[in-house]
Amino acid sequence: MLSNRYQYTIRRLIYSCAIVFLSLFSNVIYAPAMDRSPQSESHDREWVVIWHDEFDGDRVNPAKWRIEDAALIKNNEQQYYTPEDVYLEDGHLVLRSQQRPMGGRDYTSGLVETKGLFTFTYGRVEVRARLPKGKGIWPAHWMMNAVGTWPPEIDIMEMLGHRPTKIHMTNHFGVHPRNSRHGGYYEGPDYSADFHTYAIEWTPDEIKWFIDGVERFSTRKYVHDVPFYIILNTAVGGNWPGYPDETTEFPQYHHIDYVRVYKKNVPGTGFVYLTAEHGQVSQQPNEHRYALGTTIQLAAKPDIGYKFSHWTGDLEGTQNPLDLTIAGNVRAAAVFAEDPDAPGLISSRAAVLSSSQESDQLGPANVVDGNLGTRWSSEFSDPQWIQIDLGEARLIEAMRLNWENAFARSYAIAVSDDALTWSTVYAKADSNGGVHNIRLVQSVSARYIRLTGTERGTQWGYSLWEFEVFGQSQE
Ligand SMILES: [Ca+2]
Ligand SMILES: [Ca+2]
Repeated sequence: MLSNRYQYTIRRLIYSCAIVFLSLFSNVIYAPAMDRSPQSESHDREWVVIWHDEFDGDRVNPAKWRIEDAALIKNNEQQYYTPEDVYLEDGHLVLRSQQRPMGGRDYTSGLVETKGLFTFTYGRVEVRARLPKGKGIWPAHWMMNAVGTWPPEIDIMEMLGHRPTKIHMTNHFGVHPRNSRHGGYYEGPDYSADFHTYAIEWTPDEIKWFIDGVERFSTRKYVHDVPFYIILNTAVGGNWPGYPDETTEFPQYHHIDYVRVYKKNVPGTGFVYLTAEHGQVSQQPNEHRYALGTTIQLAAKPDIGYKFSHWTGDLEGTQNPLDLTIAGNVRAAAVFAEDPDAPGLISSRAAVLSSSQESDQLGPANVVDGNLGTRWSSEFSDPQWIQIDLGEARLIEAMRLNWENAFARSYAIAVSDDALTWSTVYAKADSNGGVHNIRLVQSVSARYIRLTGTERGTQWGYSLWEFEVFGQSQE
């Protein structure tokens, strides 16, 4: 699934407020409650399930999947993704593609993803599915970077409906627009005729692709080390598959029997798979695997407005940070609770200035309007700044930055009482964008807060959805 920057802009518009709390920390992994069944028939001892959906029941589980409802702008695709074309039937997730107008498009189809609900780094993903076919039909099982930038992307399976015997497997890497890809394909039976399994095994050194349990492609180039989420969809039309014609039969059905994600069971080691909601758990490296007897420290860090409550799953108690000696595999969650003593938002609708703005629509006031669909974007050069005026001195305790895809690699935040003399209260040199919760070590009294970006993360400018300041009134 080729993508581009604009896709994310559009998609971000439609995400709910939940994204403020859910996503985008480079180390954090989010998931619904712990789940311990089933083992894959063929990997009983080697792999341990950390997440799965068998698609039993009568509706798509909203704790596991987000269902798209949008006319995504990418690849010149022609479908409107609607929840009406996503449903469960006979133990399968069904993604239906129809020829009918909706939202300015001539076709409707289905897309589900685990964004904001489940991400992981390294492991095995296995999808059992029967694919749709026909000219212009483009089924895919793929994964995107939970941090929000593109690339990276891993395409577990892509098939072009006019050639249902050919499965494509691709790794996308690099920095847009100098991104690249390494991929392969396999010619087999008609994959629309019956169910087959499509899988990857992703380790720090290599990504391997499997069809029906047989390795069909692998790469050691640019193996990603960040958390990914899973996407299942059928696109209709587009630059790569071409467009439906008189030979294309509608409706088409993409049946998915299950999705299972595993961590490898390696003798002498244990993996630590942690989830968190309203916070994050620091754990390095991303491999999350340690020799038995190793002691690691887990630190649970709540989002602003929350406090750590307790560990659950294979861990227990309220100790934080927690020293953990590895005695086997650990699947656990950090539970956070709302903090009634948390500082309040004091920057809503404040006056905002910036060094530049990309266009009339992308002005600095967009960072304090509480709307995750509006953003500030600077001109495409370094340095740039954006400055919030609270109107009077306030006691500042924390801030939250919500970066668009065009993030700052390096930036600093300074405060002032007169917008002339500044003192730096926070600096970051290696940011990957996303949402940053910043708690000041010591609260500071100031009227003005200025963020200065000194190195951009992309060739675009600096772009923030929201820049929130938390604290107390100066009584
Ligand atoms: Ca099933
Ligand atoms: Ca905004």
